[in-house]
Amino acid sequence: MESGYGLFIDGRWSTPPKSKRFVTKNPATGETVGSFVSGTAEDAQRAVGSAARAFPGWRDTPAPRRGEILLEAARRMRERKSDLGRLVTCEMGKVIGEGLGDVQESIDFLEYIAGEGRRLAGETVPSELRSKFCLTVRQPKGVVACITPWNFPTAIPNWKIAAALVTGNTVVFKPASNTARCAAEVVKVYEQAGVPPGVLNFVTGPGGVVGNALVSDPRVRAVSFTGGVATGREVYALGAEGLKMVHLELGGKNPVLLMDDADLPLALDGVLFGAYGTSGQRCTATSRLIVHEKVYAAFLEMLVERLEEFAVGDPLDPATGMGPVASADQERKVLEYIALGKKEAKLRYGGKKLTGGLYDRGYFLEPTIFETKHGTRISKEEIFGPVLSVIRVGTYEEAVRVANDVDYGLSSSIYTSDVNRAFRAIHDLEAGITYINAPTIGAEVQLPFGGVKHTGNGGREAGSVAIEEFTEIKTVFVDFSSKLQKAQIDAE
Ligand code: UN1
Repeated sequence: MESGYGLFIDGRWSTPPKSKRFVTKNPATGETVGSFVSGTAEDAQRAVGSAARAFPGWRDTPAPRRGEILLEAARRMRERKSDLGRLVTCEMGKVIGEGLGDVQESIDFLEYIAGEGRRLAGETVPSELRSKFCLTVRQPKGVVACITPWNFPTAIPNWKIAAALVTGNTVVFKPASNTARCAAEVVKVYEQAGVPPGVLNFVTGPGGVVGNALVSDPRVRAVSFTGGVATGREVYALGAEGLKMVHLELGGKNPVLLMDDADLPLALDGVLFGAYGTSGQRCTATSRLIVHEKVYAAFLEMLVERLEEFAVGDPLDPATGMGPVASADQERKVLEYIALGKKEAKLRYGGKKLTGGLYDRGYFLEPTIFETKHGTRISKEEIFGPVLSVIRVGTYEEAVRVANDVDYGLSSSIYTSDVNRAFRAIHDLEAGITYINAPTIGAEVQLPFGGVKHTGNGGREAGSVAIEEFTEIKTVFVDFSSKLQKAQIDAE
């Protein structure tokens, strides 16, 4: 299914002369999926120029019309759901149900945010003076850069691009290199839906080259980045030099608190899905299971029993529980953490790279469980793989202390049948998202998504607040008194 892609600038797909290329590979089979331009800083700057030229026309396009184009993109995405879902699975490795889910999340968000074309509400408030009218309007920021990861290769680009476009910005999109074909196909959907030339531009290539050129370009007014903490820091620092708004969605070390009054079979399904869905490669993945000592032994036994029959294999087969991890780099990093875990904790299940048959062609790891004390590196650092740290606690209060004692705060969950304790946890857990009796993954797009501490820098995407990231608020005073009125001085 290999195919070659160019850059998309000024509404045209083109390959710059003498450009270098790179390929993406199916992490389950090693087959080549697509070939792409390894863009340069000049390519990034050309794309910014295109977005800057297109901005006045797009800004002045009525917002409901912008929304209509996004609805058309949603319709086209729905028409292509099965082939795009399959592409997600073939390029990134998540199982087919999740590949389709990734595309569904794109459709959901496009449909949701298209409605902002008819809202984009400001406020009107009273004035302290007579014959004076006070209001706010939302205006686009200008050219924005959207830099996205490989783990949700269609959904996360859509969260950013669609919110940026409906609010009247023009975009340069730089995707993660190892899911560049999914990204290119997303761009084609927007192109075919009628996004005018220059409004959405697409540049593939190394983050250190293309990403840096975008973030440091003075014409780029805002940057929306999802990825790792180390890169996030660099992007933030670089953006700070140009005093631009930088939105960061970074890591997680998401806990499930399993209390002694929990419905254990329900929690079992939730922990398995949260920890091993997407091979643990979600920012929201369950990477810590904090268990009350009264149910610790019984629950671990249930977990191990289920993992024994858990099918790791071909992600296109609907019976597969877990596919490969996304790349050789990912595999190496997870295996390093597993080696570390063997030193500092007790390996309870898994821990190996799978070999033989189809496993030899891809990056397949066993779902892994460590029993560990709180405080080990595997219990505190983001691994981004199918590795669950299980931590025993004596009380709810201890569980909360452990849950909160990490650098991150994206998602969290508690399984309990005590309604008071559930509400207590909503109050106590330091996280952007808390689930009650449900896994840490599976956020819905009509609600804000993001986290506290090192998970980000205070913003949220998706939901009703998605437009905040991409708009400036203008405060307007209309004085219809026909005389000079002085605020703070003339009020009666
Ligand atoms: C991510 O891993 O960065 O809540 C996004 C979820 C998905 C989105 C995850 N809807 O698990």
